[in-house]
Amino acid sequence: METLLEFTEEVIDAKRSGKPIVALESTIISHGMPYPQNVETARAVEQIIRDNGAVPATIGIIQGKIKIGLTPEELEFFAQSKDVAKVSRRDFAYILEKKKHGATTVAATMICAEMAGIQFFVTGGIGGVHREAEITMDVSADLTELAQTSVAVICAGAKSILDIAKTLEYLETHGVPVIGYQTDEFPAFYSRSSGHGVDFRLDTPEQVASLIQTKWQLGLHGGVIIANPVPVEDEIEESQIGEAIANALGQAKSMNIKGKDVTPFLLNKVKELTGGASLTTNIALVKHNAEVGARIAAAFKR
Ligand code: PSU
Ligand code: MN
Repeated sequence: METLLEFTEEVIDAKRSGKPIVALESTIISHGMPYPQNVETARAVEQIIRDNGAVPATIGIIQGKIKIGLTPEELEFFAQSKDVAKVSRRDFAYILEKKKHGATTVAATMICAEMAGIQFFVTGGIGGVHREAEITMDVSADLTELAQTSVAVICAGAKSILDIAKTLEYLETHGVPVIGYQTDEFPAFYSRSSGHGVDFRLDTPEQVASLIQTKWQLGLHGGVIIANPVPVEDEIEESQIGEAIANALGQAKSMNIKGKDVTPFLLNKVKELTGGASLTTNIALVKHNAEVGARIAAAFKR
């Protein structure tokens, strides 16, 4: 495995000196946000992680090599290139074998982070069980990865393009603890509330770090979700975004969008239908997650 991974100097140095490291995904850059906001956000998020006592490692695949940490030029490449595949667990072998470029989803980033010995990963929102999954069987591979790969994921919950109730049921079945960071309610990405509770509420980075340590010491492998609600001032309430989401879902259905294209399609439609407001909120919540995630990773090191 080691020969497949290429680390940046910054990450090698962090590993040598025992600094906390936080992984970041590249699908959010290449398929989750438009240019140039995608690369601006990616850069800003890396800096927030540094400012909060950790070292960022944005993960992606270039010419079949798994990059643990990206240079500024590589970040720009993921932000602009149309020749980057969205890579989840099932796509890995093909993309590596063919020496193609790949942006890693939550699932794929968790796989790479675990290989690289990184235990914390900050993103915006996780994939989940889609609405009408009882018909389409559309369940994100992010959930099965959380069930088996020992990386803690700091996110703003799951979007209401998904079926949040079913997503939480799935996580319960697979033994993934869902922690509310300073909240009793599972956040719905754009909104702070979803009408669903979390399993456990914790209020400090130290408390979260201790719970994660205990889980893994027990030999209970697998991920943990730390759900961190979008800041109040950046929130879009469900009543305001619900119509855009319903509209986007309707268009996806009538255009027969399937498989891995569903999530990027919906994100882009919601952005268009909200006149860009959803993108502003998306950027704000990722930045907030970076701050909280870096502080948790630092507490875990201590
Ligand atoms: N949610 C977002 N932005 C994103 C994604 C989800 O707000 O960019 C991406 C993540 O990479 C996530 C993936 O892992 O979409 C889930 O895709 P799917 O539903 O196809 O598993
Ligand atoms: Mn899917």
